[in-house]
Amino acid sequence: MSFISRGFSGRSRERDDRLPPGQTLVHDFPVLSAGPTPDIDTADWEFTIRTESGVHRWNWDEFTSLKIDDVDTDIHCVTHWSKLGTKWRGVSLDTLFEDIETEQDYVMAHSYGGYTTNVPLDELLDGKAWVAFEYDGEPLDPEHGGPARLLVPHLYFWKSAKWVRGLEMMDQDEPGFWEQNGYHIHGDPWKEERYW
Ligand SMILES: Nc1nc2c(c(=O)[nH]1)N[C@H]1C(S)=C(S)[C@@H](COP(=O)(O)O)O[C@H]1N2
Ligand SMILES: [Mo]
Repeated sequence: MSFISRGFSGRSRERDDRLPPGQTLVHDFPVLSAGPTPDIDTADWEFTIRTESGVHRWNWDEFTSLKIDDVDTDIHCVTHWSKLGTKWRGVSLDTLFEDIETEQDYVMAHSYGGYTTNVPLDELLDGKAWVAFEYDGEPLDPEHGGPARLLVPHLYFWKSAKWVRGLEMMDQDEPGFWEQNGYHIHGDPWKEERYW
C-alpha cells in the first residue's frame, strides 16, 4: 500500500525524456492548417526539385516507385503538443537528392494551396527528412497533408509542409509563411526556437 500522495488529479502530467521543454503529450492527432484542405488527385500530383541547373520532376507512380522508408518518430508542434512514436512511410530526401548536384544550401518547400516553409538543405539530408504518403499504415489523410507531406520531425511541425508539391533551392535562407509571421527561422524544439 502506498502512502505517497499523487495529488487530486490522480497522476501528474506525463513527463518523458523524449518530450522537449514546454511540450505536452497528446494521444489524438490535432489538425492545424492555415487554410482549406486542397483536393489533390494523385493522377495530377507531381513533385519537383528546382535547382540552379534545372527542374527534376516525379509523377505519383514514379515517386512511389522510389526506395520507400518506414519512419517511426516523435513530432512536436510549436503550439505545445507532442506526439510520440508516430509511424510513416515515405521517400527520404537523401533518395530524392541522390542524382542532384547543387551549390545552393537553402530550401523553400512549396505546397499545393500556397503554403511555404524554409529549411537549410543539410537539415533535410542524412536521414532527417522524408516526403511521406502513409501514416499509421494508411494513405495519408488529406487533412494531414495527403497525398504527400514533408516530414522533418527534428524541427517544429510547421516545417513539415502538408500537400507538398516541390522544393526550390535558394542561395540564401529566406522566411516561409509562418517564418514571415513571427515563427522562428530555424525551429529546433529542443532549443525552444518558437518565435523571433
Ligand atoms: N500546407 C500546409 N502545411 C502545414 C500547415 C499549413 O497550414 N499548411 N501547418 C503547419 C503546422 S503549423 C503544423 S503544426 C502541422 C500540422 O500538421 P497536422 O495538421 O497533420 O497535425 O502542419 C504544418 N504544415
Ligand atoms: Mo504548428
